[in-house]
Amino acid sequence: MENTARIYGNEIFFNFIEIDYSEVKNNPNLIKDIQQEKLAGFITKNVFSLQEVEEIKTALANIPQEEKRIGPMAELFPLPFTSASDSGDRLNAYINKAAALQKHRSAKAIDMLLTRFEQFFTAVGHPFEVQVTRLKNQGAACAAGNFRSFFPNKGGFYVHCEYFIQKKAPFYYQLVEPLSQEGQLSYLVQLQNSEVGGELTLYNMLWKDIQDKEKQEDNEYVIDKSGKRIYLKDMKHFSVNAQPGDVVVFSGGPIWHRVEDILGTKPRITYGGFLKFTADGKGLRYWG
Ligand SMILES: O=C(O)CCC(=O)C(=O)O
Repeated sequence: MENTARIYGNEIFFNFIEIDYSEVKNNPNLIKDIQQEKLAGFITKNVFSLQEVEEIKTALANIPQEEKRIGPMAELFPLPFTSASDSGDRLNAYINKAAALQKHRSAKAIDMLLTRFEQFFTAVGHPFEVQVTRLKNQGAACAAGNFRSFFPNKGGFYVHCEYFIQKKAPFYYQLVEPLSQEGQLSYLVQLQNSEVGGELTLYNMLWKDIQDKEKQEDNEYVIDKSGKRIYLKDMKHFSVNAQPGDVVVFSGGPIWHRVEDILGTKPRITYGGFLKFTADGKGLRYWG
């Protein structure tokens, strides 16, 4: 495949395509194509205009700091699903905060963001019935996604795939309605690029061959099934560099990936989450 301004590297070894938002109505099966491994991912350009991106960032800035989780590397809102655990306090905190994004729907730009994603996933998620994931017992909806503002000069996001994260955060998956074991996609809208770095790198490394790391935050090597260290610098990779207003959807479950170090002065801001199929195979669910 050819390099483009957004998808580039020595070799684009996965089928990763670019389309414009105006073309999604002609491409209703893109998510099914990922499920069937015909496609690794796609960037949809111009899902949000630059004006809308600015409005969403302003709405995010208006959410009180005390509602956000400020970590050493990033600021997150609302709490990500990986924070759910069976220790009572953290579980209650997660359940309470799952509704926090919905509460801010009173801000016009947050409502526009959530509505656009409902329309987008329905458009590219044919023939699935698309909804935000619901908690099993309480029946409440999870957060549809979360905002992630990665601070400059604090690193990026270490190499991982979502099946690896799933293994480290098993509790969430028991908490929600039954979802299929197979298949997990990642999604995000780019709201602000860093000045330098911050690209998403996809490696030619799949969960079927590589399922471990010595330490979760390692960013130089992973461990294959025979116990051998696999150094990232030796592996084929390519970059996905989304621009503000673009939506990226990819097979983040099995494909190992990372976000490159964020350099310069500006944070890298995205809003995103994950998608999975329901256990009966009819539905598509997303959450953050
Ligand atoms: O922010 C990104 O580009 C990707 C984030 C990520 O690693 C994921 O959604 O799985």
